[in-house]
Amino acid sequence: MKLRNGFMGMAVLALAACGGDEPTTAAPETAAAEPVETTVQTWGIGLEEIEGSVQYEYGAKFAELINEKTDGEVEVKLYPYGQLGGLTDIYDQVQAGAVELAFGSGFLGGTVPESQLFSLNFVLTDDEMKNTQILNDSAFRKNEDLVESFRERDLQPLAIVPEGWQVWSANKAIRTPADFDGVAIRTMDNRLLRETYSAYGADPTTMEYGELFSGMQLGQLDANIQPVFAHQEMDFYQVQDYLIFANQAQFIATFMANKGWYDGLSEEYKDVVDETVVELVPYIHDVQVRLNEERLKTITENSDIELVYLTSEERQAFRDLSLPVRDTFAEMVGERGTRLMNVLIEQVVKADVADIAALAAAEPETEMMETETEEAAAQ
Ligand code: 6CS
Repeated sequence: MKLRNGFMGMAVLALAACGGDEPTTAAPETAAAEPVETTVQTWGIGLEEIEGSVQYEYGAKFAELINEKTDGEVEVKLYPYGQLGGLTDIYDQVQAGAVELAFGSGFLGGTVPESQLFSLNFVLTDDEMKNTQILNDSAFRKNEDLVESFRERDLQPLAIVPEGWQVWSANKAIRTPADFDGVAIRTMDNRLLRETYSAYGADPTTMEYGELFSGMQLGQLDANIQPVFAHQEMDFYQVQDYLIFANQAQFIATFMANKGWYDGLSEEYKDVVDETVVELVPYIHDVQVRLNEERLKTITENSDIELVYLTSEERQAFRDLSLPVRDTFAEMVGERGTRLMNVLIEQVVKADVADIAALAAAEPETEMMETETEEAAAQ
């Protein structure tokens, strides 16, 4: 399903069909056997993305694992983007319990302001796997401030899902903040992103995901920010001339549940959910890397779009401009959100320090190996 010609997903609130218990009767194996009544539950997941996306792949694997782990007692149904309405409709429905589970990314900032932390630029490391591990380590994923900021809005965060680098597309090459001057760039609807792109010198504009293709085609937008797979799957790349890799941020979604529904799950089911999301951390990392690589290939094979990779000096200019936005985040979310930001920054620093220590520990060995090689070469 493609939504490129405008947002067509008017709320198909087929939610009566979503969730709840459906008693089913298993066929008796022999004439004498009593019919066995089993209760099959259906859990729905509202996706912000269409079929073929990272969220879809996550949902499909989650469905498979949950079904397996509950011996078929739970079936999980996916509602791809458009089926439950627009992005904020999805969040409203999971908050209200009309759908049990959902993803929330940049637009979620209006519902859970603290989630805008995931929109901050230049906070994470340059290593995607390491970022995924930091975000899903229980020190962060189960951090009380994170959990409470969601629970206060009737949501329960379950996993943090990075979907790849956020890549700029534009109708001109962007290498410096000056290049952003006068560029109407679409950001997801959160203040932090608007502040970030204003700091870079651009003109941020908010628009629904499903309206972006026409927005760019009609010239209402000059630029867009998406992971590569989305530039391809929504055909955005067809109406842009440049893809610019600044590695300034990952696209990050939170996989979350309705709070009341989650609290009502048996301890056994809660454990199954937790075990599943932990199992999905390396799985979805591999999927996102593969999808983003494959889709970049498709884009370059099917268009003459130019790829621009910023140098570390060029990135630094944007990084410098992004730092004061951390203060804006702190002002917006108060003490709890600020503590959470500091926890994330601490985890990143810890991971970097561990890397440096590992490198230093490996160095004598490397030196020794080099000496041995030199000695061997001299003989
Ligand atoms: O830009 C957006 O609005 C959307 N982009 C992606 C890749 N996923 C969902 C999000 O809402």
